[in-house]
Amino acid sequence: MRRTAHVWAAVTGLISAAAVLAAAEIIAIFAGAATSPVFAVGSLAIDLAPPGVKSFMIAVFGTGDKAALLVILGILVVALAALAGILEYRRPPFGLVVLVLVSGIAVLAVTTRAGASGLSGIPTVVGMIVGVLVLRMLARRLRAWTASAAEPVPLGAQTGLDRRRFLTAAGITALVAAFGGVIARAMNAAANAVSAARDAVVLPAAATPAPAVPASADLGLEGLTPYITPNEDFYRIDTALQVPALATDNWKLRVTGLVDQPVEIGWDELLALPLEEHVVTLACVSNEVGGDLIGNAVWLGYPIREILKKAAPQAGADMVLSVSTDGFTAGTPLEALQDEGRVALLAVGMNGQPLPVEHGFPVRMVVAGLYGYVSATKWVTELRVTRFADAEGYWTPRGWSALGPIKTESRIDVPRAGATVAAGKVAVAGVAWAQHTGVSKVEVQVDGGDWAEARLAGTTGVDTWVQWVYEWDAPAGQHTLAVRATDASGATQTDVQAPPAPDGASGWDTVRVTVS
Ligand SMILES: Nc1nc2c(c(=O)[nH]1)N[C@H]1C(S)=C(S)[C@@H](COP(=O)(O)O)O[C@H]1N2
Ligand SMILES: [Mo]
Repeated sequence: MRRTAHVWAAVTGLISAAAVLAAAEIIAIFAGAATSPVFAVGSLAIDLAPPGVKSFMIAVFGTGDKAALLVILGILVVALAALAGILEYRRPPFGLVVLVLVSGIAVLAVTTRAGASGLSGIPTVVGMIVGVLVLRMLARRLRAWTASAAEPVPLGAQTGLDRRRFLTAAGITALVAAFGGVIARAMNAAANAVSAARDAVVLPAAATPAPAVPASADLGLEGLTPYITPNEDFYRIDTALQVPALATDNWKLRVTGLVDQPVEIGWDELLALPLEEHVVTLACVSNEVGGDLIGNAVWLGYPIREILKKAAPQAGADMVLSVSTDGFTAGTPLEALQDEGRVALLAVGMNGQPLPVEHGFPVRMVVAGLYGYVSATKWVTELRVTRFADAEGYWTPRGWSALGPIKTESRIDVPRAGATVAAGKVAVAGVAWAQHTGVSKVEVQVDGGDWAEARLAGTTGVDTWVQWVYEWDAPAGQHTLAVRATDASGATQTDVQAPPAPDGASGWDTVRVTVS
């Protein structure tokens, strides 16, 4: 009955191949859907196929040539997997060698795709390791079974401990690989579809452009945070394990709740409205004093105030609960969103591009002067007009304040904490912010002495941070530098230290440096 054993050996190869793909797909959910090996291998085959093969495929299969290619590749992979299973059963470790070689081709395929990096291969490498472990384990159990049965057994005959152990292991790995792989593949396909939808977006020009960023906004000092934060460097905070995949054609925003006129607006309608551009510094309530959960961008969007006007909120309403597709909610004072003098956008663009998927594509909120957790809902699809007495944003029952105005703060970027600098003129510099009010003054203190005023760089307005620099005549020794900001209303940043919870950290940013 060697035949039966060989059939099972081929099956162990197929299960191992499924495990490779499933593990790679699952890791690709986190590493980025584009790192999944399935289509990368197909694309590599298309790129490498000689022209004759390509035209043959098109002649035979027409527009189905790509599907046909995937089927052919699939058959090839199944055959190689079965071969690996049989080899590992009869001549270990040659089955593992085949598995590693085939997976190695897949690694090559993902890492050589356009826009790929060496790290793109990680999901497939993890998949390969999982596959090797699965194949080795199953082949061992199969050998144990066939060895213990004096006569290797036909399918469905004779029970025995070794047989049961093999079948259980094979069954469980097959199920886990199938379920995990299918679900992960579907998630990665959705993510790929969204990045394609984002690539297809052409944003309209702003009817009201942002003021040009003055050259004076960037002091151009080494180590100082740039005035505008590039999208790829922008901090990211959300509760989404996987970034929501929300396409533009099925995006719509509903304004519901305590309104006279419920409103519904689609993507095309939103883009057709006169959009405005504003430079706003977004900040996270979890930012520690001196921390970097803050960033400044040019946002393109439509004023939420105008959408609320159409909906006509009813008397008694005092909160807008914005709802994301991922279940996140933020409670924003209705007043702040209706205020003619406050920037509050339904944003579609960030620094001249469609919102990056992880920053809320296709639409998010941006409200000047309020921490993100009470205002900056990403992937937003509903504005529910309600009352603070009746509703709570996501973080409020989790110990954070219902209201989250941003606290005036300042940060020292250079010199870095613990740095050693040469005695003489030292530029002490950083950023300070008091969104919606503006920063009027930044002061630096050395070793607890008198406060000296720093020079402020330019800005586009009160909603952004401002760079500052203080020319320090640094004497040799150990020194402690502190910074504080004063807002345009004359209020100076408190020295009272508070942790981020429940409503934002406070205190002075302090760095110790050595002057030699
Ligand atoms: N859907 C959704 N939107 C969200 C969040 C979230 O968890 N889910 N986090 C909020 C918080 S706490 C902050 S600070 C900002 C961060 O926006 P960013 O990731 O674009 O910097 O998004 C806000 N919007
Ligand atoms: Mo946040």
